[in-house]
Amino acid sequence: MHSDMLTPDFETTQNLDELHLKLEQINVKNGWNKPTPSLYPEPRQRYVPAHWRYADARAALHAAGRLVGTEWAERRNLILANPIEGNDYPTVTTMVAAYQMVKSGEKARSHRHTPNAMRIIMESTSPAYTIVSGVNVPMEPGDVLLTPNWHYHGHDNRSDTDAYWIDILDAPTVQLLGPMFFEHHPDAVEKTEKVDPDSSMRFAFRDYRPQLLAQPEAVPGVRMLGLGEGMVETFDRTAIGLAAGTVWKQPRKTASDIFVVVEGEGTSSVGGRQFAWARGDVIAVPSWIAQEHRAMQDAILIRVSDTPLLQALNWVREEK
Ligand code: GTQ
Ligand code: FE2
Repeated sequence: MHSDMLTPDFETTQNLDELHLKLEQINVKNGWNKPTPSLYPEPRQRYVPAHWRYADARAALHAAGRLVGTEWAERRNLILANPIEGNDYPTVTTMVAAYQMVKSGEKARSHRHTPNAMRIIMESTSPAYTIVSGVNVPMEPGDVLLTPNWHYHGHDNRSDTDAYWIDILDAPTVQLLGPMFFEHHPDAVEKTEKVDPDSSMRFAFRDYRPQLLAQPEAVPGVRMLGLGEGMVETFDRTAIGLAAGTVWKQPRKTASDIFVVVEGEGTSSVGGRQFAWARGDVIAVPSWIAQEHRAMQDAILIRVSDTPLLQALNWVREEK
């Protein structure tokens, strides 16, 4: 602790070692001899490319279904923490992905939080809903659902099969910047007024799939369709159609991506790591790591990227 009593006498300092010791007493670090540079010529990435298989996550969640109840667990989810030393949360710097399961006949109580969230549905039969602001929004396989900042949301699986999906949230960004708020709905599970299959929070697979396939090719074998552009400030969602045999290469860029496979099979090379993927798998592409995706069959990927956040700050760049 610095106090006036201990104020060092800088005038009498004879050498650098002595000066550095005195700097500690006034709670400053020298900027000329830092062990790690604060500014560097290009991004330094600590997160690594990673791949999670739906087959593994599904088996784990099925077991959790016997052992973890939504009565006490807010959500029955598996966090896809980037596999680096000491990390237990972010998938990439700004976002976290998780697999979640709600059993047949089960509900997950309503809450709201400042992190923006989305889900990509893998398995679900009717009637199963995410309740968004008091409206039942149907969940069908391949659907993309949004629950933006501070919207109440809960889950209600009234069907006779268990529902599985993938959540993506910008919670790591909220943790970094500080504005985290979370609260439960006063009614535990929010009362609902109606079912709205055409909710603006829903991008139904049965709608976006034909729209995607009707797009002109952006580059040979690659089609792209934005889902709900501008609806979330921090991350965007792009459906990417890859025709069988296509190799789609992307340079290093400042945005980070999380890919979810909604159709088909293929392989990806991310920063030299090879991943063989199938429906329901998740691939993390941290920023400033090159990526290449090969479709073995016609495939559809949902890419969730923090580009809008970087765009707002004028930090979007990619390697030429
Ligand atoms: O379903 O509301 O995976 O709030 C993490 C936090 C899911 C959700 C997650 C959440 C939710
Ligand atoms: Fe939530």
